[in-house]
Amino acid sequence: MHQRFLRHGACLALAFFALLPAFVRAQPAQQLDRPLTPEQFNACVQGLAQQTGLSGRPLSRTDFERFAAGARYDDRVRQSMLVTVSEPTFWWDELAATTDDDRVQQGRAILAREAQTLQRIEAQFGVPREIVIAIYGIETNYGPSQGKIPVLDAAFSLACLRPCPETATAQGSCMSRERAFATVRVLRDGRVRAENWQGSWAAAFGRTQFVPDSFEQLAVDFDGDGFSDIINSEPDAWATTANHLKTRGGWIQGAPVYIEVAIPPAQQAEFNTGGESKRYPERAKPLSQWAAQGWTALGPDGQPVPLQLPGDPEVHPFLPVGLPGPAFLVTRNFETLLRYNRSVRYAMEVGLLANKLAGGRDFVTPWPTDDPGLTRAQVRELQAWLVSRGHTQVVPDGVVGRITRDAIEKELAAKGLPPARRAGQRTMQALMQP
Ligand SMILES: [Ca+2]
Repeated sequence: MHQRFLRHGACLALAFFALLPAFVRAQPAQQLDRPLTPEQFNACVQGLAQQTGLSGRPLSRTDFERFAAGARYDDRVRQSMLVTVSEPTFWWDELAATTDDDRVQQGRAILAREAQTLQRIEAQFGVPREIVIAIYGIETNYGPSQGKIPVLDAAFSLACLRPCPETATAQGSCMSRERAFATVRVLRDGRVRAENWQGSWAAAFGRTQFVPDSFEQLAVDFDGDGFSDIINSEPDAWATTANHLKTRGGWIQGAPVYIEVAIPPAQQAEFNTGGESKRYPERAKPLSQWAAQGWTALGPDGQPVPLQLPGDPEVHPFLPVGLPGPAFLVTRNFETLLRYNRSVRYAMEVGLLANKLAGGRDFVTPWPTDDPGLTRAQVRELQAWLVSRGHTQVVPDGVVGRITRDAIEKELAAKGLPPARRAGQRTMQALMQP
């Protein structure tokens, strides 16, 4: 499974909420309330050394110990896990930043510049180039934000912060342990250069952020130099991503990720989620059957458009924030994106950005907020203003993290405005008014 990391230039906050592996989410935050001591970490690594027989692929204890000797505990892993479970975030903030005009323009430039390579990848794997480039843009901001934590340290810290249950006795059965083992195997096999191998807190690395276990299984050498290098080679990273979507998810050619729909008024009560994000995979049925029930797609100006697609694929409803708010029928390609990264918000971001890269537009139905989200350029402007107000710890990087949220909260209080830890278009204006 692929996981997202935290140091993306553009979508730090998004990663916090959306992309947690289930084993992070399932644990109460208080278990992470202090760093591991060196003694705890060493004991954990020794424990792992005794379990190499549980590695999903062959790994000797000798090889494990040779590389484990270089692993250090990195407390940024724990801190990222903590943030992940604590701070609520909003769809309209994250999609506004993730699919802003800058990212669309940059993605289109790559699509134009690399048309031939992307055409070959599309032909071989059957995944649209816009989807691959959207993932590239969201994961690492088209390359530069690949993460700054040594992958070996991240994998071992994760394994020790989230030890496996004693019942996980099958080979490869526990994700955090298997990630540490896979990291060692990748080093042992010389599949990455050991020096300066860096990635996310979850040990995802490269231009499209693969964890070592997925990399081992799915890496592609597409530029033909005999080495799958998802860190330095765009063709290798893109083909590896397309291979994941094809092999793990079974990408359906020609089907969109989502269709924005109007739900017939008489059926709306059924989809009142009370503001929660909810999807209904158990109600999947052919598109034509939803059409027969009166569901329609929404055209660019909100007008009803008949629901129909070649092949009449099975789809199911997805309501990111309930009603009122945008409503969708999603295809199996949406679920394929969830295998890449199990966050529904991630899947929608990729779908929307890909759609915009292909010349499409934003959702027609407005989000239920009077304070829509900011682009990254606007976030940087707000952050620069916060710095000028004395919040010198704020870094104007376009990423809304804890420090920026703290500063927003304080400035809102100072101006007597309603308390919040975010700012949209309206709040930004109110704050920055002289
Ligand atoms: Ca290569």
